[in-house]
Amino acid sequence: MRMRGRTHTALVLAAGLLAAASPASAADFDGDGHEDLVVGALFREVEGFGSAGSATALYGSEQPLSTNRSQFITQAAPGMHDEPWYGDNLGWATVTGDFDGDGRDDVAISALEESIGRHYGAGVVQVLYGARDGISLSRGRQLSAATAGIKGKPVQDLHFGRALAVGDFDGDGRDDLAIGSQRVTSRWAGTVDLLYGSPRGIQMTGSRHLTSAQHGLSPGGLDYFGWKLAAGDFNGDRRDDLAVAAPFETVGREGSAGAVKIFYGSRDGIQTRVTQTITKDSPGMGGDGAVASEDLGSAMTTGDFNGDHRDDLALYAAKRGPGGDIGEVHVLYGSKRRLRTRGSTYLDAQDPRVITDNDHLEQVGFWGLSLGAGDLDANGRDDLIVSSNFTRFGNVFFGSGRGIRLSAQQQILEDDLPGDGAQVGSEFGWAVGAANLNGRGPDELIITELMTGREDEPCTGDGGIHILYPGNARNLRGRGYEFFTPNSPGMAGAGGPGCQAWGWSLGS
Ligand SMILES: [Ca+2]
Ligand SMILES: [Ca+2]
Ligand SMILES: [Ca+2]
Ligand SMILES: [Ca+2]
Repeated sequence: MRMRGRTHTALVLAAGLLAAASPASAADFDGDGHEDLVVGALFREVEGFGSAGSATALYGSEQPLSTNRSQFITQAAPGMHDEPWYGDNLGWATVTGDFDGDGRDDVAISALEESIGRHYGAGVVQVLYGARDGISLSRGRQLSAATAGIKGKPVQDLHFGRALAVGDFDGDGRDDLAIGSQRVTSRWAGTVDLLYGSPRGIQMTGSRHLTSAQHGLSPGGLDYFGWKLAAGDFNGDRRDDLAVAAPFETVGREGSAGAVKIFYGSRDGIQTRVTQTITKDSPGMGGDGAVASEDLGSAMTTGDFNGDHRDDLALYAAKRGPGGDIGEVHVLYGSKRRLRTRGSTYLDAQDPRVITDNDHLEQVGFWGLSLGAGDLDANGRDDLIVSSNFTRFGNVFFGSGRGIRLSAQQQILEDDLPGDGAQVGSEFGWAVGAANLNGRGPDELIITELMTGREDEPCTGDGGIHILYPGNARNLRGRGYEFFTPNSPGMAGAGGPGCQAWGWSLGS
């Protein structure tokens, strides 16, 4: 996991524990020391092709974030080696990392429904590299199951790139890319391809192919191994480790209870000899044990919540209630050997200490299906951002020496944020994250929504991003607030038709 924020990095440096491999910033495409953002717009029309999808890069500076230098990224860019088409859905998943180790972060963006030949929905991942002026739209590579060196073949609805994660799994100072795919029509139900960074960028040498059949709990079952991925250095050995969710895994007799498999990094990259399986039956996990249809791991994030220089893992489970999915989050802490399930923190959306506002308790659903991490109070410990893509609020839990605690949290209510002033059914909190956009102090909190628009025009939803600049005393808006839509003045690509889902994915 790349350290977030300069303050955090400085603290870690002072402790002499900075992983040699960790770049100093989370997503700095031009290498100027200010973090940048990339926002995916899944349904953006491009050159007349509906839902071709796009992404927008926004560049941090000493000033508040602006649309200056913003970039509109579509498959029409020469570095994509492709062209926009109906329903390609570029922007499904967006991750950032320094794959070629030149000190500028690079970006990987999946186009989930891209066809390869007659294989509809085979999916591709577009990799573009950072340069002095920002993301280079002329230098890039397209990856798919048809790429030489990647095992398997393109098939219909493979959805190569359904999940993406970045980590330095071999600790060579260059970030590596993990790509999840699905395939439900064969014996395996999901795969993960691991591709390593090199001075020339993502390479095929040494690539690995993990399958549910080899590494799942119940081989042959429809477990959707690789549905979600998250990377972090859970054991603090300076090599990132990989969490692979199989949310539809059967645990005991409980169908779709969900499991998460942890693979540890090594000098040779991700190793598969010693792995770890986490389910709700693991010792120390909160809640009621493995329960059918709870889909553990259908959202995950990593951060160092207790500041011990080992990354920790937050996991969502659906927690079914009479009215549907309610949501819960488990936080597991890293240790010298591996992630610990004992001593984990349990956050239950129905706990009145979690959702303290009764008006919002009624709306709770899918709480935790959006997760993010960043150091929002600059105390050297990451904070956990929990949202739903269903309700109109989220929570920030502040990290401490004892990890995440129920007593140190704040709710974020959409109604309290200025936004565009006319929000309806907005899918507030669809994606959440943090980045040190102005290069100082705490990280900024970033919250996307999909459906900014007017009530009488339900499908004017352009999407938008809220940026909160935390101040002292954990005042999340203490140093300011901004709101952008794809049509904000000066935004590259402004003027497209509505229903873009700008904010579907967030790379920071
Ligand atoms: Ca780079
Ligand atoms: Ca590497
Ligand atoms: Ca490790
Ligand atoms: Ca930790």
